[in-house]
Amino acid sequence: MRFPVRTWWRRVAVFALVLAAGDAGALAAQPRTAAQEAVLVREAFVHAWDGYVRYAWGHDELLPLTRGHRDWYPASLEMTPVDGFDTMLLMGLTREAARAKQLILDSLSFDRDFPVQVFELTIRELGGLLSAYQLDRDPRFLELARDLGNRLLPAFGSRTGMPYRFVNLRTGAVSGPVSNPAEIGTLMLEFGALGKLTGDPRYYAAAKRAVTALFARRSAIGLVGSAINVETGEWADPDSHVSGGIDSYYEYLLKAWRLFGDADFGRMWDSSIAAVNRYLADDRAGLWYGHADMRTGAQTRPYFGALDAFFPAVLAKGGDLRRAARLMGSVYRMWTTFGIEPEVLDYFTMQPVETGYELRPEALESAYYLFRRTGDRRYRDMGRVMVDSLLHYTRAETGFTALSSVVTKARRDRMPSYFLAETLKYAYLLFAPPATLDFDAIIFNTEAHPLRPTWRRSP
Ligand code: DMJ
Repeated sequence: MRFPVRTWWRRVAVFALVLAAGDAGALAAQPRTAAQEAVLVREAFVHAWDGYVRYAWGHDELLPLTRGHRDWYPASLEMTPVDGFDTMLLMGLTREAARAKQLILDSLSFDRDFPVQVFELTIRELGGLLSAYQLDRDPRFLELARDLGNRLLPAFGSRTGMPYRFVNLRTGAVSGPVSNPAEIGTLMLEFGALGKLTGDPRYYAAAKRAVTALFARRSAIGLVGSAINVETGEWADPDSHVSGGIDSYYEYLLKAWRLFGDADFGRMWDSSIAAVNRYLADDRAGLWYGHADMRTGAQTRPYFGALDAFFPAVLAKGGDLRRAARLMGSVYRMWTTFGIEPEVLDYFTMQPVETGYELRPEALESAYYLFRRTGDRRYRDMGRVMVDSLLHYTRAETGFTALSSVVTKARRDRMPSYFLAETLKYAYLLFAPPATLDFDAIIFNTEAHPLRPTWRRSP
């Protein structure tokens, strides 16, 4: 991985100075170059991080409007610095990265007597620590990742091999037997990479057994539902879609195949994407992916939302550029109908079903993948519009804040850690020089932490 080249920085230095002098309004009226757009996004990252440093230092997340902090559990697991660290490295923010690194290495401890959500800890912390290790090369990041991996492993101890939703980090006690495909199937990249980097095969084996057990319980027509009991293997909700609760299960089938070269994942991906395209793709009002009953394939609800907007990226990565481009057109329409995307949209009425905007990254992620795959400037143009409105509606005096309504643009006091890990990273990479990160040499986990196969892959 390489960082931004010197000459590029010289070219944008003048723009950065004008920005620092507070004349961003005047510049915003003119079409910006890609380099200038990248500087804007980098400045937004610094603004978000400064808010965290001032008002939430050492805690999980900043509350930007009340200038407070939020911890997910009785003690902080430093979600924002762990999630944001690799973005700092990619943006060349060396001072900020050094402070975040020191905080993490001095005070992050997983020896905690409380239950945590296995999925969230895996994608944010395990993924963040592994990519920190690969980019920064400090072995202490890998030791932290190994410690966390060991504490999460008891979650896989169900009869079926599918993980419980929660595990106590100190005692290993498990809870939450009713889980979903995303929480079961989105552990493979992180546990697999941990296994390859430490040489300990237990992590890869546990995560692969879980995915395989879930795939084996797909319906006769090849779909999965929204909830499954990991002890009995019985489905508890037959609602099938590509939205939250299922989304990254599909993403990881494809990416695990690519990252590890393991053909079993390739077979699971091929069979799953065929069923998704057959039963969930909905062509009646442009291309969308809606909801259907996993048993019959009958379409149920025409809902698509901010979380589903990752799907053009997955289609593009899987080589289906035609569907990816059409769906990206729908994602952009969803975004521009309200000036910013709603959490859930009824794509027949084009009315929001859930009105909030949670600073989510998926639409920008898809624009980035499509731009990298095709080189088509259209995707940067879409990205410009999305970045502009995002910065306009969500920037607060301290940090950035989620919206409770994309219709009224009313604000909600929240800045999730993925805003620094994902939203601003994808926005930046969309405009930064390709050499900033070798897109073809890495695989992003679902929290945008790049993983590089430095180990020998299967053919
Ligand atoms: C992130 O934590 C991950 O991208 C996850 O897969 C889905 N939700 C959020 C961002 O919206």
